[in-house]
Amino acid sequence: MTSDVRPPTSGAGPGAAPLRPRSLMETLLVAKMEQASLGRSSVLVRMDSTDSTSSMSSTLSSASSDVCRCDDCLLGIADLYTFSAAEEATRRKKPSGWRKLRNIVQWTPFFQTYKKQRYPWVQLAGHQGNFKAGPEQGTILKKLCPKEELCFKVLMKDVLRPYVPEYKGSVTCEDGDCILTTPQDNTVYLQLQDLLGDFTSPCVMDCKIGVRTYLEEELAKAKEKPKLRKDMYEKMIQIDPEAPTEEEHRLKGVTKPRYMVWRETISSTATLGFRIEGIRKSDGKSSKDFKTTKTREQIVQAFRDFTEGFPHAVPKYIQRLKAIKATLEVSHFFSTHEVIGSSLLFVHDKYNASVWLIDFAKTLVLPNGMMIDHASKWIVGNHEDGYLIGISNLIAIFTEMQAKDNSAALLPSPPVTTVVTAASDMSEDDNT
Ligand code: I3P
Repeated sequence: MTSDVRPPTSGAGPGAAPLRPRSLMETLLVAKMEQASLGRSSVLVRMDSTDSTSSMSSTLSSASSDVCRCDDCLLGIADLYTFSAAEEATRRKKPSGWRKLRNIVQWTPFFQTYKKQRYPWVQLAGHQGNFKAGPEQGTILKKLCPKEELCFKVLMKDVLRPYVPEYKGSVTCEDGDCILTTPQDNTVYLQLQDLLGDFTSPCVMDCKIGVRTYLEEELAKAKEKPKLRKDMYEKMIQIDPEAPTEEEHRLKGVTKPRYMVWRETISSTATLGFRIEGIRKSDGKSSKDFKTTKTREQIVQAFRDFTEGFPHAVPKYIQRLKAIKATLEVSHFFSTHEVIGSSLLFVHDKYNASVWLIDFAKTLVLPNGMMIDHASKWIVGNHEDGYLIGISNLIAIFTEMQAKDNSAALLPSPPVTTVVTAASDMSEDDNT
């Protein structure tokens, strides 16, 4: 990585190459060599990493020694961890060529696919492979999208700043710090605050906000030059073989806006102004199986599953959502941007719970000084996105859940014989 800004250490004598910041990998290697020359083996602590799909991040162990956070160390395929004396002895006997071979194998398409599937950040939403561990503790790297970078730059000066991940600039990285590096892999990333950094075994939920998930410009492009997407047709028939029209079946393709509108209507996006994209529980199990989670009851059920065993989470979420809503209402950034495909990331653990706004790749400044209220009905050309409809419904649903929990806690325990009747009364209430 070339993002590390620590000054180079000694060794640059006269005639040496010009000084440049030492990369993380170089720093680790130098440390390893220095320790080896002192007769000690290098201690690199492997860290557990989680991810959110959407976006945010790795859970850090409170490591005091050097920590390598590259994908491969996180995956456990780099040999830079602490070894027992016996392991160390066996390891040293390995033929020198084995590492080369391993690198070749790891860079085959098969292994890359395998690696993607096992990627410990288990993205809950968004495009696969966009994230990696950051060079500094408490940060993650997200592939740079210029529109998103622009948003972060403005957001860092807006009242919304406390509710978005801290933006720490962009960095250039060589992929595969711990293994083969090819110069073509140089990619620019946004360095962002790791939102999960302060949590222990967190539960994470990504909710995409707004009644619309495609940009007006995507719609205009599709109208001008319709492009059929076979992949979207396939995704559509996987859920509902009856969904495509006869024509779409014949062409085996659908346009992107057509697919996106369909996705909005089979989920809660069109009706509630948000949908669940993915949930990861504290045991590390994650699910993205929410494409048809549509009704209020289904949402409540999913939120109950998500917060089960963490009674402090719901009130904290309500408080934070209310603060977010109040801040959105006075934010200059918010009134001047069409916010599409952006998510709220819900994170809680045993002690804490919080929510952040994330993903701004499809958040665009409105044309000609236009302003929107984010709650009016969308008609083509007015750029309304329904963001506040989503937030208001989230607050209402969590508040209802809390009210039910509170009244259930206040109810005297019914005698055993009346439990069934009481329970059925309750469920009737639930359905109203
Ligand atoms: C994807 C989802 C993404 C969208 C992506 C869709 O559908 O709607 O938000 O990316 O479009 O395929 P699904 O969730 O059903 O898999 P953008 O928001 O970035 O447009 P894409 O395939 O063109 O990236």
